[in-house]
Amino acid sequence: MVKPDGVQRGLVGEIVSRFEKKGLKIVGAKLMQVPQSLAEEHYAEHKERPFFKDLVSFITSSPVFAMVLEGDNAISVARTLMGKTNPAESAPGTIRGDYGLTIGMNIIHGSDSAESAAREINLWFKGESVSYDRAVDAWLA
Ligand code: DAT
Ligand code: MG
Repeated sequence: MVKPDGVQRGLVGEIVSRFEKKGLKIVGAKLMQVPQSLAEEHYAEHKERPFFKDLVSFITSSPVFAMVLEGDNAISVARTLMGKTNPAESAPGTIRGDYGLTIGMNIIHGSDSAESAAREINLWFKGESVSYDRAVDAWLA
């Protein structure tokens, strides 16, 4: 998910392009204003952290661009493309490393495990993702 800072800074196309060029398949995508309740549910694992309130207010401050991406090792591949959580420590060449400056506005969210991906897809895209074949898939795996 491209966070509000990424959308405001015009980085949606660049970020989608990086995932597409890597070979991941877009099976869901939408621009949306995140309701408070969805933001709190999404970040429930961080409920007790001191930054939780700021995180929820940031993610609801302006629209996000949410996606479902599919492919071999999609979760770890996407996390590698994203870079470390803190952009100050993310390697150049990664999305956060190239475009982020502070941990409070780190451009992008990505599921960190199969379990969190299943939970988040159900939360954000219940029944909305699209199943289809691409001719190029035979050249990717
Ligand atoms: P990630 O987004 O890489 O999965 P996370 O799940 O640990 O990282 O944290 C969720 C978001 O919370 C993260 O993208 C930015 C914010 N965050 C994490 N640690 C923080 C901290 N120490 N101070 C402020 N914001 C933080
Ligand atoms: Mg996380």
